[in-house]
Order: sequence, then C-alpha cells, then structure tokens
Amino acid sequence: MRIDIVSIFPAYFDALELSLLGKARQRGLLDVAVHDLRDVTTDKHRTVDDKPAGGGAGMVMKAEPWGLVLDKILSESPTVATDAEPLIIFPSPAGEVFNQGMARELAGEAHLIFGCGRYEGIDQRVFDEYAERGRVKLVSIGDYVLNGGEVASIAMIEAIARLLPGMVGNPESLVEESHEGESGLLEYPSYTQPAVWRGREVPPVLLSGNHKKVAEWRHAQRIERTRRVRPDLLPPEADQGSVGTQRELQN
Ligand code: 6GU
Repeated sequence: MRIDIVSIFPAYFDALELSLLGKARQRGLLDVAVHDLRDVTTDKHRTVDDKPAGGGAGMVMKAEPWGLVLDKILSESPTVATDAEPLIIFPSPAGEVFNQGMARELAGEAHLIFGCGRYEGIDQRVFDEYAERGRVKLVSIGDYVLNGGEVASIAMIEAIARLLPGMVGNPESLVEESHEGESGLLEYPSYTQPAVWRGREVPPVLLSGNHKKVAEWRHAQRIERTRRVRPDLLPPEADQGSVGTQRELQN
C-alpha cells in the first residue's frame, strides 16, 4: 500500500517510523511519503490560509496549495497503470466515524492520501473538486475536537497498517482482540507471572489447565466487560440477558 500525507506539520509523522509501522515499511508492505503543504507555495511567507469568506473567526486553508499538492500526488500515484483508484481521506470532525470495519476496508486499498487540515478547515472547493474527479472521504475519529487532522491520521494509519497482509506474526492475536472476531465484544483481561502480585491473584481458572473452562471464563469476561462499559456493542440477542450469566457477573 502507498500512503501520501499532506500537512503543514510533517514532523508529527516521525512517529510512523516506530515499531509496527516501521516494520511494515521495512518489509515493503507500506510506502509512506509525507508532504509539507507549504512547499508548494510561492510567496515569501509560504501562505496556506486566509480569512473566511463572509467573515467569522479563525482562518481557512486556501484551495490553491491543496490543488497543487494533490494534483502532483495523483499524477504520481502507483495506481495510474492499474484499475485501482487512489482514495483521498480528509480527517474532519464532520466526517463519517472511523471504526474497525472502516480500517479493514481501507487496508484493502492500493493508495490512500491523507489531507490534514488545520485552522477552521479547508476551502470547500477542494473537497468538491477531488470528489468530482475521484474518490474523497471525510473521516472523524470520534466525537471530540482536535486542532488538526495530524493525530487523527496517525491513529487511522496505525489501525490500517497492522491489518495489511504479512504484518502480524500471529494472526490469532488479530482475531481475539477487541472489535475483531467474536462479534465485536471487548477483549478479556490478561494476566502473566507471578501468580500473586501485591496480594492480587491471577484468577485460579487460568492456572487450572482446563482449556474449556478457560475459554468459558474468557467469554463471560468479554460479555461482562462489554455490558458494563460498551453496551452499545452488544449483539441484540445479548440485550435481554440471553448471553452468559450477566446478572451474577455485573460489577
Ligand atoms: Cl479527523 N479531525 C479533527 N480536527 N478533529 C477531530 C477528528 C478529526 N476526529 C475527531 N475530532
């Protein structure tokens, strides 16, 4: 997969060199390029923003630099000779909310472009232009406000990159975790040695050697935890108490 990122703070993306992401890049599964939006400006002050048309607080990112940088990235897309088409993602609190399902879909793309806006946003005509010419998606990472799309892009890229084929050593570790496998229940709590730490025991069932009991305990823990902190994730049939023994397990 090819990922291009456009930002006025390219240093944010130094984080992508680390750990899992660095590994994906070393293995050649992921080719990431970061572009400084100011590099396409031609004025002395490298201006990328201006006052909002119609007045109001804050500044709006100008269309022209975005047009120049996106045209260049699109013209050099590795998809030009294929039937794949690049997807431009603009992180925005006004977008569709990112989740594991979207991460899985995006992991199947050949070329993603993340356009990180700052200030009060980007001139609407940029979205309109590229939506007319290709595929554009506004994506939010949750119901809170960040100062720009950089941190949101890093979160999305990490979620996507770890799903690329060839990324994770043990494929089971992907299936078991929260939001994957077992119909989207949260993960069960994990323990390791020692068996007692500061007077706190590892649940004895985990040391029993009884694999069936362990699996049942973990399943019950997942349901209890999901019911307590994320009841919105429970499948409909679990709502009325038909899954496990949620009354005994509560709190
Ligand atoms: Cl994608 N961008 C910004 N600026 N704020 C956000 C967000 C994105 N997702 C949640 N809040």
